[in-house]
Amino acid sequence: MKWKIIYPRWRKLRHQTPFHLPPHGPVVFAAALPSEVEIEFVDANVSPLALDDSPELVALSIMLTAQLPHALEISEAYRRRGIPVLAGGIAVTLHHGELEGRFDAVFLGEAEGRMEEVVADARSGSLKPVYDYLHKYPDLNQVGPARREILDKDAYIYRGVRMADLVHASRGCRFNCFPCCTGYLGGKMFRPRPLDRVVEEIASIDNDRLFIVDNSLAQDARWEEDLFKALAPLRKTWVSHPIEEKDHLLDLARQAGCWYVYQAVFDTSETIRRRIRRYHEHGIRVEATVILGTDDQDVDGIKRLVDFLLEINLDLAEFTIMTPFAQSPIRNRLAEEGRILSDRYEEYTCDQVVFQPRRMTPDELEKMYDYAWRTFYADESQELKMGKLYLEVLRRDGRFAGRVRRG
Ligand code: B12
Ligand code: SF4
Repeated sequence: MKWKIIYPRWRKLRHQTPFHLPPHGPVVFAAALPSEVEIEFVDANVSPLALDDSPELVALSIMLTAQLPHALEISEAYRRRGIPVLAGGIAVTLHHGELEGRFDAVFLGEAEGRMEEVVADARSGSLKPVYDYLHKYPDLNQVGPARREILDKDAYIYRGVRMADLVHASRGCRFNCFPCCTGYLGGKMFRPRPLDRVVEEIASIDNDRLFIVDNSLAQDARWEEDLFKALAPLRKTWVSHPIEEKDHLLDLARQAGCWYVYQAVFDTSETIRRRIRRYHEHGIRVEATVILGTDDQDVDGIKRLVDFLLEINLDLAEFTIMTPFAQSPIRNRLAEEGRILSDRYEEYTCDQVVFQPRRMTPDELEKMYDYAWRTFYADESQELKMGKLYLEVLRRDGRFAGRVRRG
Protein backbone atom coordinates (compact mmCIF):
# COMPACT_ATOMS: atom_id res chain seq x y z
CA MET A 1 0.00 0.00 0.00
CA LYS A 2 1.17 3.53 -0.75
CA TRP A 3 0.69 5.98 2.10
CA LYS A 4 1.44 9.67 2.04
CA ILE A 5 2.36 10.97 5.50
CA ILE A 6 1.92 14.73 5.87
CA TYR A 7 3.10 17.03 8.66
CA PRO A 8 0.83 20.09 8.34
CA ARG A 9 1.99 23.68 8.43
CA TRP A 10 2.32 25.79 11.55
CA ARG A 11 3.61 29.26 12.03
CA LYS A 12 6.69 30.00 14.09
CA LEU A 13 6.35 32.47 16.98
CA ARG A 14 6.41 36.16 16.10
CA HIS A 15 10.03 37.39 16.67
CA GLN A 16 11.48 33.85 16.65
CA THR A 17 14.33 32.87 14.30
CA PRO A 18 12.52 31.12 11.46
CA PHE A 19 14.36 27.78 11.19
CA HIS A 20 12.56 24.44 11.23
CA LEU A 21 13.70 21.34 13.05
CA PRO A 22 12.95 17.98 11.48
CA PRO A 23 9.68 16.62 12.91
CA HIS A 24 9.87 13.67 15.28
CA GLY A 25 6.30 12.30 15.56
CA PRO A 26 6.04 11.32 11.87
CA VAL A 27 9.35 9.45 11.74
CA VAL A 28 8.60 7.52 14.93
CA PHE A 29 5.09 6.80 13.67
CA ALA A 30 6.56 5.60 10.34
CA ALA A 31 8.73 3.12 12.28
CA ALA A 32 5.55 1.55 13.68
CA LEU A 33 4.15 0.82 10.21
CA PRO A 34 4.52 -2.68 8.76
CA SER A 35 7.07 -2.92 5.94
CA GLU A 36 4.36 -3.54 3.32
CA VAL A 37 3.47 0.19 3.55
CA GLU A 38 5.37 2.26 1.05
CA ILE A 39 5.87 5.76 2.47
CA GLU A 40 6.06 9.18 0.91
CA PHE A 41 6.58 11.98 3.46
CA VAL A 42 5.96 15.71 3.11
CA ASP A 43 6.66 18.27 5.81
CA ALA A 44 4.48 21.14 4.58
CA ASN A 45 6.56 23.59 6.63
CA VAL A 46 9.58 23.15 4.42
CA SER A 47 8.43 21.54 1.15
CA PRO A 48 5.68 22.22 -1.38
CA LEU A 49 2.58 20.08 -0.84
CA ALA A 50 0.66 18.78 -3.86
CA LEU A 51 -2.96 17.87 -3.18
CA ASP A 52 -3.82 16.48 -6.62
CA ASP A 53 -1.95 13.16 -6.35
CA SER A 54 -3.58 9.83 -5.53
CA PRO A 55 -1.93 7.86 -2.72
CA GLU A 56 -3.93 4.93 -1.37
CA LEU A 57 -4.15 6.68 2.00
CA VAL A 58 -3.17 10.04 3.49
CA ALA A 59 -1.87 9.88 7.07
CA LEU A 60 -1.76 13.24 8.84
CA SER A 61 0.68 13.51 11.75
CA ILE A 62 -0.35 16.49 13.86
CA MET A 63 1.62 17.71 16.89
CA LEU A 64 0.28 21.19 17.60
CA THR A 65 -3.26 22.57 17.87
CA ALA A 66 -2.09 25.30 15.48
CA GLN A 67 -1.51 22.63 12.79
CA LEU A 68 -5.16 21.56 12.84
CA PRO A 69 -6.51 24.24 10.44
CA HIS A 70 -4.09 23.15 7.72
CA ALA A 71 -4.73 19.48 8.53
CA LEU A 72 -8.49 20.00 8.06
CA GLU A 73 -7.89 21.76 4.74
CA ILE A 74 -5.73 18.86 3.50
CA SER A 75 -8.30 16.34 4.69
CA GLU A 76 -11.12 18.05 2.79
CA ALA A 77 -9.09 18.24 -0.41
CA TYR A 78 -8.29 14.49 -0.45
CA ARG A 79 -11.63 13.24 0.82
CA ARG A 80 -13.43 15.21 -1.89
CA ARG A 81 -11.62 12.91 -4.35
CA GLY A 82 -12.41 9.77 -2.36
CA ILE A 83 -8.92 9.28 -0.90
CA PRO A 84 -9.13 8.11 2.72
CA VAL A 85 -7.54 10.25 5.41
CA LEU A 86 -6.26 8.95 8.76
CA ALA A 87 -5.19 11.46 11.44
CA GLY A 88 -3.01 10.88 14.48
CA GLY A 89 -0.47 12.60 16.73
CA ILE A 90 -0.58 14.73 19.85
CA ALA A 91 -3.12 17.36 18.73
CA VAL A 92 -5.53 14.67 17.53
CA THR A 93 -5.27 12.92 20.88
CA LEU A 94 -5.86 16.20 22.74
CA HIS A 95 -8.79 17.35 20.61
CA HIS A 96 -10.51 14.00 20.11
CA GLY A 97 -14.26 14.33 20.15
CA GLU A 98 -14.10 17.70 18.39
CA LEU A 99 -12.70 16.16 15.23
CA GLU A 100 -15.25 13.45 14.53
CA GLY A 101 -16.27 13.31 10.90
CA ARG A 102 -13.44 15.61 9.77
CA PHE A 103 -11.19 12.66 8.84
CA ASP A 104 -12.09 9.09 7.81
CA ALA A 105 -10.36 7.81 10.91
CA VAL A 106 -8.65 9.28 13.96
CA PHE A 107 -6.03 7.46 16.00
CA LEU A 108 -5.64 8.35 19.67
CA GLY A 109 -2.48 7.50 21.61
CA GLU A 110 0.81 5.85 20.70
CA ALA A 111 1.19 3.84 17.51
CA GLU A 112 3.61 1.01 18.36
CA GLY A 113 2.09 -2.45 17.96
CA ARG A 114 -1.23 -1.02 16.76
CA MET A 115 -0.64 -0.27 13.12
CA GLU A 116 -1.04 -3.80 11.73
CA GLU A 117 -4.74 -3.54 12.62
CA VAL A 118 -5.13 -0.09 11.03
CA VAL A 119 -3.26 -1.13 7.87
CA ALA A 120 -5.42 -4.26 7.51
CA ASP A 121 -8.59 -2.15 7.88
CA ALA A 122 -7.30 0.40 5.36
CA ARG A 123 -6.47 -2.38 2.92
CA SER A 124 -9.97 -3.84 3.12
CA GLY A 125 -11.60 -0.39 2.91
CA SER A 126 -13.06 -0.67 6.39
CA LEU A 127 -11.25 1.95 8.50
CA LYS A 128 -12.92 2.52 11.86
CA PRO A 129 -13.84 6.14 12.69
CA VAL A 130 -11.83 5.99 15.94
CA TYR A 131 -8.88 3.86 17.07
CA ASP A 132 -8.83 4.56 20.76
CA TYR A 133 -5.51 3.75 22.42
CA LEU A 134 -5.64 6.75 24.72
CA HIS A 135 -3.90 5.94 28.04
CA LYS A 136 -3.12 2.40 26.85
CA TYR A 137 0.62 2.52 26.65
CA PRO A 138 2.59 0.14 24.42
CA ASP A 139 5.67 -1.82 25.44
CA LEU A 140 8.47 0.64 24.65
CA ASN A 141 10.66 -2.22 23.42
CA GLN A 142 8.69 -1.81 20.21
CA VAL A 143 9.75 1.81 19.63
CA GLY A 144 11.92 2.82 16.69
CA PRO A 145 14.49 3.29 15.44
CA ALA A 146 12.83 6.36 13.91
CA ARG A 147 12.66 6.29 10.08
CA ARG A 148 14.72 9.47 9.57
CA GLU A 149 15.50 8.40 6.00
CA ILE A 150 12.01 9.54 4.90
CA LEU A 151 12.96 13.18 5.68
CA ASP A 152 14.32 15.47 3.00
CA LYS A 153 17.63 16.23 4.75
CA ASP A 154 18.39 19.28 2.59
CA ALA A 155 15.20 20.95 3.84
CA TYR A 156 16.52 21.24 7.40
CA ILE A 157 19.47 23.51 6.81
CA TYR A 158 19.32 27.10 7.99
CA ARG A 159 21.95 29.57 6.77
CA GLY A 160 24.27 26.72 5.97
CA VAL A 161 23.84 25.02 9.35
CA ARG A 162 22.31 21.58 9.48
CA MET A 163 19.63 21.30 12.15
CA ALA A 164 19.92 18.83 15.00
CA ASP A 165 18.26 15.45 14.63
CA LEU A 166 15.56 14.55 17.16
CA VAL A 167 15.46 11.46 19.33
CA HIS A 168 13.67 10.41 22.51
CA ALA A 169 14.84 8.13 25.31
CA SER A 170 11.64 8.13 27.37
CA ARG A 171 7.97 9.06 27.31
CA GLY A 172 5.61 10.47 29.88
CA CYS A 173 6.18 12.86 32.75
CA ARG A 174 5.61 12.40 36.49
CA PHE A 175 4.86 16.08 36.98
CA ASN A 176 1.69 17.90 36.12
CA CYS A 177 2.70 21.53 35.56
CA PHE A 178 -0.13 23.96 34.94
CA PRO A 179 0.44 24.80 31.25
CA CYS A 180 1.29 21.30 30.09
CA CYS A 181 -0.65 18.51 28.36
CA THR A 182 1.89 15.77 28.94
CA GLY A 183 0.21 14.50 32.11
CA TYR A 184 -2.84 13.75 30.01
CA LEU A 185 -0.90 12.35 27.07
CA GLY A 186 1.66 10.24 28.89
CA GLY A 187 -0.34 9.39 31.99
CA LYS A 188 1.71 11.21 34.68
CA MET A 189 4.37 8.54 34.76
CA PHE A 190 7.91 8.20 33.55
CA ARG A 191 8.34 5.53 30.88
CA PRO A 192 11.95 5.02 29.80
CA ARG A 193 12.79 3.16 26.60
CA PRO A 194 15.27 0.28 26.94
CA LEU A 195 18.62 2.04 27.18
CA ASP A 196 20.50 -0.27 24.83
CA ARG A 197 17.98 0.43 22.07
CA VAL A 198 18.26 4.18 22.62
CA VAL A 199 22.05 4.05 22.47
CA GLU A 200 21.94 1.88 19.35
CA GLU A 201 19.56 4.35 17.68
CA ILE A 202 21.61 7.41 18.63
CA ALA A 203 24.85 5.77 17.46
CA SER A 204 23.24 5.18 14.06
CA ILE A 205 22.24 8.83 13.49
CA ASP A 206 24.61 10.47 11.00
CA ASN A 207 24.51 13.85 12.72
CA ASP A 208 26.78 14.99 15.56
CA ARG A 209 24.12 17.32 16.95
CA LEU A 210 20.95 16.02 18.57
CA PHE A 211 17.87 17.30 20.36
CA ILE A 212 16.80 14.78 23.00
CA VAL A 213 13.11 15.71 23.11
CA ASP A 214 12.06 13.84 26.28
CA ASN A 215 9.68 15.93 28.35
CA SER A 216 12.12 16.29 31.23
CA LEU A 217 15.26 14.31 31.95
CA ALA A 218 14.94 15.24 35.64
CA GLN A 219 12.60 12.39 36.51
CA ASP A 220 14.84 9.60 37.75
CA ALA A 221 18.39 10.34 38.88
CA ARG A 222 19.62 6.77 38.43
CA TRP A 223 18.28 6.63 34.89
CA GLU A 224 19.86 10.01 34.06
CA GLU A 225 23.20 8.74 35.29
CA ASP A 226 22.94 5.56 33.21
CA LEU A 227 21.84 7.53 30.16
CA PHE A 228 24.68 10.06 30.37
CA LYS A 229 27.30 7.36 30.94
CA ALA A 230 25.99 5.43 27.94
CA LEU A 231 25.93 8.54 25.72
CA ALA A 232 29.44 9.78 26.54
CA PRO A 233 31.35 7.38 24.22
CA LEU A 234 29.14 8.38 21.27
CA ARG A 235 30.68 11.88 21.22
CA LYS A 236 27.47 13.65 20.24
CA THR A 237 26.50 17.18 21.22
CA TRP A 238 22.93 17.60 22.38
CA VAL A 239 20.27 19.86 23.81
CA SER A 240 17.45 18.71 26.06
CA HIS A 241 14.78 19.71 28.51
CA PRO A 242 15.85 20.09 32.20
CA ILE A 243 18.43 17.94 33.95
CA GLU A 244 18.39 17.38 37.69
CA GLU A 245 20.27 20.03 39.64
CA LYS A 246 22.92 17.72 41.13
CA ASP A 247 26.62 18.30 40.60
CA HIS A 248 27.53 14.77 39.55
CA LEU A 249 24.60 14.61 37.09
CA LEU A 250 25.42 17.98 35.57
CA ASP A 251 29.05 16.89 35.23
CA LEU A 252 28.08 13.62 33.59
CA ALA A 253 25.66 15.42 31.28
CA ARG A 254 28.37 17.82 30.18
CA GLN A 255 30.80 14.94 29.58
CA ALA A 256 28.08 13.17 27.61
CA GLY A 257 27.82 16.15 25.25
CA CYS A 258 25.11 18.35 26.76
CA TRP A 259 25.33 21.73 25.05
CA TYR A 260 22.32 23.54 26.38
CA VAL A 261 19.01 22.90 28.11
CA TYR A 262 15.56 24.43 27.82
CA GLN A 263 14.63 25.57 31.30
CA ALA A 264 11.22 26.98 32.22
CA VAL A 265 11.53 30.29 34.09
CA PHE A 266 8.36 31.53 35.76
CA ASP A 267 9.67 33.97 38.32
CA THR A 268 12.61 36.00 39.63
CA SER A 269 13.36 33.70 42.56
CA GLU A 270 16.69 32.70 44.06
CA THR A 271 15.90 29.11 43.05
CA ILE A 272 15.95 30.08 39.37
CA ARG A 273 19.05 32.26 39.81
CA ARG A 274 20.88 29.36 41.47
CA ARG A 275 19.74 26.81 38.92
CA ILE A 276 20.99 28.87 35.96
CA ARG A 277 24.29 29.51 37.77
CA ARG A 278 24.72 25.76 38.39
CA TYR A 279 24.18 24.91 34.71
CA HIS A 280 26.68 27.61 33.71
CA GLU A 281 29.25 26.41 36.26
CA HIS A 282 29.06 22.99 34.62
CA GLY A 283 29.55 24.42 31.12
CA ILE A 284 25.92 23.96 30.10
CA ARG A 285 24.16 26.85 28.38
CA VAL A 286 20.53 27.69 29.05
CA GLU A 287 17.60 28.72 26.89
CA ALA A 288 14.81 29.95 29.14
CA THR A 289 11.26 29.15 28.12
CA VAL A 290 9.23 31.98 29.58
CA ILE A 291 5.45 32.03 29.80
CA LEU A 292 3.88 35.48 29.97
CA GLY A 293 0.41 36.21 31.34
CA THR A 294 0.22 34.10 34.49
CA ASP A 295 -2.19 35.38 37.16
CA ASP A 296 0.57 36.82 39.35
CA GLN A 297 2.06 38.94 36.54
CA ASP A 298 1.18 42.51 35.64
CA VAL A 299 2.91 44.87 33.20
CA ASP A 300 5.59 45.89 35.72
CA GLY A 301 6.08 42.28 36.79
CA ILE A 302 6.90 41.29 33.20
CA LYS A 303 9.36 44.19 32.93
CA ARG A 304 11.06 43.00 36.13
CA LEU A 305 11.17 39.43 34.83
CA VAL A 306 12.91 40.49 31.60
CA ASP A 307 15.44 42.57 33.58
CA PHE A 308 16.07 39.52 35.76
CA LEU A 309 16.70 37.28 32.73
CA LEU A 310 19.30 39.74 31.45
CA GLU A 311 20.87 40.07 34.88
CA ILE A 312 21.37 36.31 35.30
CA ASN A 313 23.02 36.12 31.85
CA LEU A 314 20.68 33.70 30.21
CA ASP A 315 22.06 32.59 26.89
CA LEU A 316 18.75 32.53 25.03
CA ALA A 317 15.10 33.05 25.89
CA GLU A 318 11.88 32.03 24.19
CA PHE A 319 8.84 34.01 25.27
CA THR A 320 5.33 32.66 24.77
CA ILE A 321 1.94 33.90 25.86
CA MET A 322 0.24 31.52 28.29
CA THR A 323 -2.11 29.36 26.21
CA PRO A 324 -4.84 27.16 27.69
CA PHE A 325 -4.30 24.08 25.53
CA ALA A 326 -6.91 21.33 25.56
CA GLN A 327 -6.40 18.85 28.44
CA SER A 328 -3.93 21.05 30.34
CA PRO A 329 -4.57 21.94 34.02
CA ILE A 330 -4.67 25.67 33.19
CA ARG A 331 -7.37 25.07 30.58
CA ASN A 332 -9.66 23.50 33.15
CA ARG A 333 -9.20 26.34 35.62
CA LEU A 334 -9.65 29.18 33.12
CA ALA A 335 -12.71 27.46 31.63
CA GLU A 336 -14.26 27.13 35.12
CA GLU A 337 -13.61 30.84 35.66
CA GLY A 338 -15.17 31.73 32.29
CA ARG A 339 -11.90 33.27 31.06
CA ILE A 340 -11.41 31.49 27.71
CA LEU A 341 -11.80 34.13 24.99
CA SER A 342 -11.27 31.99 21.89
CA ASP A 343 -11.36 28.34 20.87
CA ARG A 344 -10.12 28.99 17.34
CA TYR A 345 -7.27 26.57 16.63
CA GLU A 346 -5.47 29.12 14.45
CA GLU A 347 -5.10 31.45 17.43
CA TYR A 348 -3.41 28.80 19.62
CA THR A 349 0.04 29.80 18.39
CA CYS A 350 1.42 30.97 21.77
CA ASP A 351 1.90 34.52 20.50
CA GLN A 352 -1.77 35.54 20.65
CA VAL A 353 -3.96 36.07 23.72
CA VAL A 354 -6.88 33.61 23.87
CA PHE A 355 -7.82 34.05 27.53
CA GLN A 356 -8.63 36.92 29.88
CA PRO A 357 -5.49 37.74 31.88
CA ARG A 358 -5.99 38.54 35.58
CA ARG A 359 -3.89 41.72 35.90
CA MET A 360 -3.68 43.04 32.35
CA THR A 361 -5.91 43.55 29.36
CA PRO A 362 -5.37 41.12 26.46
CA ASP A 363 -3.95 44.04 24.49
CA GLU A 364 -1.45 44.91 27.24
CA LEU A 365 -0.33 41.29 27.44
CA GLU A 366 0.25 41.11 23.70
CA LYS A 367 2.28 44.33 23.87
CA MET A 368 4.34 42.90 26.75
CA TYR A 369 5.07 39.82 24.64
CA ASP A 370 6.59 42.11 21.98
CA TYR A 371 8.34 44.10 24.71
CA ALA A 372 9.94 40.95 26.18
CA TRP A 373 11.36 39.73 22.86
CA ARG A 374 12.58 43.20 21.85
CA THR A 375 14.16 44.03 25.21
CA PHE A 376 15.87 40.69 25.75
CA TYR A 377 17.38 40.74 22.26
CA ALA A 378 17.99 44.52 22.07
CA ASP A 379 21.80 44.30 22.19
CA GLU A 380 22.19 41.08 20.26
CA SER A 381 19.59 39.40 18.06
CA GLN A 382 18.44 35.84 18.70
CA GLU A 383 20.12 34.80 15.47
CA LEU A 384 23.43 36.29 16.55
CA LYS A 385 23.26 34.71 20.01
CA MET A 386 22.49 31.33 18.43
CA GLY A 387 25.31 31.78 15.94
CA LYS A 388 27.76 32.44 18.79
CA LEU A 389 26.59 29.38 20.70
CA TYR A 390 26.99 27.31 17.58
CA LEU A 391 30.55 28.50 16.99
CA GLU A 392 31.31 27.82 20.63
CA VAL A 393 30.19 24.23 20.37
CA LEU A 394 32.18 23.69 17.19
CA ARG A 395 35.30 25.07 18.86
CA ARG A 396 34.68 23.05 21.98
CA ASP A 397 34.38 19.82 20.07
CA GLY A 398 37.33 20.59 17.83
CA ARG A 399 35.17 20.74 14.73
CA PHE A 400 35.71 24.41 13.87
CA ALA A 401 36.17 25.21 10.16
CA GLY A 402 35.21 21.67 9.21
CA ARG A 403 38.28 20.06 10.74
CA VAL A 404 37.67 17.00 12.85
CA ARG A 405 40.11 16.80 15.73
CA ARG A 406 39.00 14.34 18.32
CA GLY A 407 40.54 12.29 21.05
C1 B12 B 1 9.59 17.93 20.94
C2 B12 B 1 8.55 18.98 21.23
C3 B12 B 1 8.69 20.19 20.57
C4 B12 B 1 9.77 20.47 19.57
C5 B12 B 1 9.27 19.96 18.21
C6 B12 B 1 10.36 19.64 17.29
C7 B12 B 1 9.80 18.97 16.09
N1 B12 B 1 10.05 19.54 14.97
O1 B12 B 1 9.15 17.93 16.19
C8 B12 B 1 9.87 22.02 19.64
C9 B12 B 1 10.91 22.41 20.67
C10 B12 B 1 10.19 22.74 18.34
C11 B12 B 1 8.50 22.35 20.20
C12 B12 B 1 8.00 23.61 20.13
C13 B12 B 1 6.79 23.97 20.70
N2 B12 B 1 5.96 23.20 21.36
CO1 B12 B 1 6.28 21.35 21.68
N3 B12 B 1 6.60 19.66 22.33
C14 B12 B 1 7.49 18.71 22.11
C15 B12 B 1 7.26 17.48 23.02
C16 B12 B 1 8.15 17.65 24.25
C17 B12 B 1 7.53 16.11 22.46
C18 B12 B 1 6.84 15.80 21.13
C19 B12 B 1 7.42 14.54 20.57
O2 B12 B 1 8.20 14.59 19.64
N4 B12 B 1 7.08 13.39 21.14
C20 B12 B 1 7.59 12.09 20.73
C21 B12 B 1 6.80 11.54 19.53
C22 B12 B 1 7.38 10.26 19.06
O3 B12 B 1 5.48 11.32 19.98
P1 B12 B 1 4.19 11.73 19.15
O4 B12 B 1 4.45 12.92 18.33
O5 B12 B 1 3.05 11.70 20.07
O6 B12 B 1 4.00 10.51 18.11
C23 B12 B 1 3.46 9.26 18.51
C24 B12 B 1 1.94 9.17 18.39
O7 B12 B 1 1.29 10.41 18.57
C25 B12 B 1 1.70 8.55 17.06
N5 B12 B 1 1.49 9.39 15.88
C26 B12 B 1 2.17 10.50 15.51
N6 B12 B 1 1.73 10.91 14.30
C27 B12 B 1 0.80 10.04 13.89
C28 B12 B 1 0.05 10.00 12.72
C29 B12 B 1 -0.88 8.95 12.54
C30 B12 B 1 -1.66 8.90 11.28
C31 B12 B 1 -1.03 7.96 13.55
C32 B12 B 1 -1.99 6.85 13.35
C33 B12 B 1 -0.28 8.02 14.73
C34 B12 B 1 0.63 9.05 14.88
O8 B12 B 1 2.85 7.79 16.78
C35 B12 B 1 3.99 8.25 17.50
C36 B12 B 1 4.61 7.03 18.16
O9 B12 B 1 3.75 6.45 19.07
C37 B12 B 1 5.75 17.66 23.37
C38 B12 B 1 5.33 17.08 24.70
C39 B12 B 1 4.89 15.65 24.53
N7 B12 B 1 5.35 14.77 25.31
O10 B12 B 1 4.13 15.33 23.70
C40 B12 B 1 5.58 19.18 23.31
C41 B12 B 1 4.24 19.80 22.83
C42 B12 B 1 3.80 19.01 21.63
N8 B12 B 1 4.62 21.16 22.45
C43 B12 B 1 3.74 21.99 22.77
C44 B12 B 1 3.86 23.38 22.56
C45 B12 B 1 2.78 24.26 23.15
C46 B12 B 1 4.92 23.91 21.86
C47 B12 B 1 5.08 25.37 21.48
C48 B12 B 1 3.88 25.84 20.68
C49 B12 B 1 5.29 26.29 22.68
C50 B12 B 1 6.40 25.92 23.55
N9 B12 B 1 7.38 26.78 23.63
O11 B12 B 1 6.38 24.87 24.18
C51 B12 B 1 6.36 25.38 20.65
C52 B12 B 1 6.16 25.88 19.24
C53 B12 B 1 6.33 27.35 19.26
C54 B12 B 1 6.40 27.88 17.91
N10 B12 B 1 5.28 28.27 17.34
O12 B12 B 1 7.47 27.94 17.38
C55 B12 B 1 2.53 21.35 23.40
C56 B12 B 1 1.39 21.19 22.38
C57 B12 B 1 0.14 21.89 22.78
C58 B12 B 1 -0.81 21.98 21.64
N11 B12 B 1 -1.98 21.42 21.86
O13 B12 B 1 -0.53 22.55 20.61
C59 B12 B 1 3.13 20.00 23.92
C60 B12 B 1 2.13 18.85 24.01
C61 B12 B 1 3.77 20.30 25.31
C62 B12 B 1 2.83 20.99 26.25
N12 B12 B 1 3.13 22.25 26.54
O14 B12 B 1 1.85 20.45 26.69
N13 B12 B 1 7.93 21.31 20.76
S1 SF4 C 1 6.26 21.27 31.94
FE1 SF4 C 1 7.86 19.70 31.76
S2 SF4 C 1 8.09 18.88 33.84
FE2 SF4 C 1 6.12 19.97 33.79
S3 SF4 C 1 4.57 18.41 33.28
FE3 SF4 C 1 5.22 19.36 31.35
S4 SF4 C 1 6.87 18.04 30.59
FE4 SF4 C 1 6.60 17.56 32.77
